[in-house]
Amino acid sequence: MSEPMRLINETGAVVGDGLPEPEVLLDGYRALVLARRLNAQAEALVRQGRLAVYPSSHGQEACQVAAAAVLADTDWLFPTYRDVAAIAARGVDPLDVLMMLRGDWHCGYDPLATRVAPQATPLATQLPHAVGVGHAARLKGEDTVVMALCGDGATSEGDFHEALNFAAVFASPVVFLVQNNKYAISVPLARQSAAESLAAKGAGYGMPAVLVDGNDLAALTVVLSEAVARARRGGGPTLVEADTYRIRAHTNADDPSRYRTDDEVDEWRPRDPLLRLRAHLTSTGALTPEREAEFAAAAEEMAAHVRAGMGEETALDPAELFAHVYSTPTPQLREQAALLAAELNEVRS
Ligand SMILES: Cc1ncc(C[n+]2csc(CCOP(=O)(O)OP(=O)(O)O)c2C)c(N)n1
Repeated sequence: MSEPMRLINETGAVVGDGLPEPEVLLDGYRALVLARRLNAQAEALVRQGRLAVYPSSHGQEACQVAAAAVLADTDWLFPTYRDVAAIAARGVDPLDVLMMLRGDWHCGYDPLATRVAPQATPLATQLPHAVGVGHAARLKGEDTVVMALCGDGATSEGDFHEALNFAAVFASPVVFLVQNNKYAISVPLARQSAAESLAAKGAGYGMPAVLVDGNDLAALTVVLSEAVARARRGGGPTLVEADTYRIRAHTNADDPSRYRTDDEVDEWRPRDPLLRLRAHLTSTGALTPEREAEFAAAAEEMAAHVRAGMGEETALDPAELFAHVYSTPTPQLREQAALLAAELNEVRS
């Protein structure tokens, strides 16, 4: 596989044809600013003990923003634990998105209303579900497209391969976006796959596959839009590998100095998705200091909203632990629920 598809390079220069319209890029830049601010805010909330855990997408914001931006309201997004910013970019209140990572609920938003599946923590398990939703939509004659996100590590899971195979055979309207951020916790890409690229795995299943610069919002927008359009017109799935990098630790519970050097991280810093789009939009005059200030103010407003919500204690009902496990609870679950209720009554009395 050749070099990743790229339209804007690290200096902000245009290096390819078919750049999205300036307005699209400006909207994209605004979304990047919000996504970066959300990452920073969530990281701070973890340090303050307000959020239990946060897998940051700092450095991967272009993937997050583009994945949401190319979808229609009727489409579906299937995210992982790392895709908080993508869900927020789709329009879900970040406070609702963070509810799971705060440990308050399994999922803080309504998947049916938002058309965003719950964030999947068991790797790749969301992919067969995503294909199922896409397949069902086709059977019903709907033109729904499903965007399914996963990481490089998840491409070694059986679920990844089963999902791709089914989607290709039945021409399911699914776009698989692999954010290749080079690590699965401490496992580097070289220990994950011997394939020439992760995109190359698409060929084995008979679907188009594209390797794209995952820090170039313009390139991602073009590649993902084309994949979504193909899926919508019945052309089947596409595998998109986004070449990016996890700048932060896997989560706050991880110490990356145990398995990678600072020099390696420093090599990726100048490739930052915000820096290059800002450089490009500034050089064309599309991004003025006024617009930049406007975007920064919107990001601060969002961050203040998240801080205020996270500062409030939530009243949780422990009995809800047993809800939504099975439509008809098993005898064991009923027994456990009764035990918990009795213990809580004792504590309260
Ligand atoms: C089925 C399964 N096995 C193992 C884990 C433990 N685990 C959590 S995150 C992770 C690494 C995933 O790496 P990758 O898919 O590249 O995504 P990233 O975290 O880099 O976004 C692992 C092994 C898990 N969540 N699910």
